[in-house]
Amino acid sequence: MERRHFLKSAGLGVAAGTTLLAAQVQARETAAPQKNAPWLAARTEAQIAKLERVKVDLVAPPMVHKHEQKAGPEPRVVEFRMSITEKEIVVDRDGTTMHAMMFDGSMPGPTMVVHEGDYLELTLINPASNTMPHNIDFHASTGALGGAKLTNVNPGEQATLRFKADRSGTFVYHCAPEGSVAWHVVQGMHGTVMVLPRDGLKDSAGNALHYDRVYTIGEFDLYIPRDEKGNFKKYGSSAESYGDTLEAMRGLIPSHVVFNGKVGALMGDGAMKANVGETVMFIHSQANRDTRPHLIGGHGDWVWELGKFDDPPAKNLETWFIRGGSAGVAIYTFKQPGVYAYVNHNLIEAMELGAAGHVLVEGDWNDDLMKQVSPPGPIKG
Ligand SMILES: [Cu+2]
Repeated sequence: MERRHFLKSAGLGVAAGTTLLAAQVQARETAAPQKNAPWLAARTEAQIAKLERVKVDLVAPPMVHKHEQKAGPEPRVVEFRMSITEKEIVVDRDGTTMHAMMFDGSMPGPTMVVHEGDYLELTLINPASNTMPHNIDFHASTGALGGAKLTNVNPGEQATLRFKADRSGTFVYHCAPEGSVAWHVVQGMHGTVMVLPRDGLKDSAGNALHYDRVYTIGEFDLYIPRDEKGNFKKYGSSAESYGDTLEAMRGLIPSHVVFNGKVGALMGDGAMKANVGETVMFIHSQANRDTRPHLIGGHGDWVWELGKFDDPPAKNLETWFIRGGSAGVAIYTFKQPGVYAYVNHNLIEAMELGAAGHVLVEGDWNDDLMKQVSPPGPIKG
């Protein structure tokens, strides 16, 4: 029963004022949570055509393309181009291979940053040298399976999709071709869109937050099939690997859990870097499976676990939870130098399956925060 009718039949809605109040209550209960901001106003095609257009060159993760943290009130049309790559890659230190599918040649695909109210316009290219149709489902968008229905591109085709970023936050995007969505996702096809509030990020008290660096981490659970002896199998093509991979996927136990496409991708030359005193944003996405990022020796000063900037961020977290099919954000100001491990704190997945990376932080050690009062030595007395 509708609330208004319920109130009336309960004898509470007799006065016109009370009925109006009930209607307002109902309106509040059913309205979408977006703001009534001028940049979110509905626009005609002619009005959209008059907006400023910006072309952005994407960069491979963990880096994120240059962007402003705040934007003026006038929305823009932000143009991106991504080409899909089908390619055999090595996924661990033993040389195990997989026929990956990737947005713009990286796992995860590049992170796209816009501001709330902007129009994101992506041209998706499927080169003729590829063998499969692909598309893109943007969790940040509204309609047509997140755009997947409007971006189905066969090899040799391209399509352009525009959507309005009508709410802020971090959102996963992924390939979603009919009949093989899960396979394309676990073979490498996911990434993140970050829609920043136009007036920038805020802490839970409403104070402005700024970051000096941003890294994007895409976590993937991989399902590489094994032979009778337990060794990983190698295949001549994606199509050849499909049947066995599907069988491995149905067992739900990943052979690898990796950040950015490969065990150790974010270590050594690939390690993330920062200086003491710098505030670093970590965007963490997982399109298929839950995960729990943790920075060993540090914290999440401000964490949007759900990745949605209209929510106040949690503070001082030790570990945060990213549900499969979403992207979350943590920012942390480094206070000590050293090598920090950034891990999935299911430590089996981190240490045995690969979900670990490093942040190398330079600067001066602070004895006040931590001091080795006496080094390990023989037990005394
Ligand atoms: Cu695909």
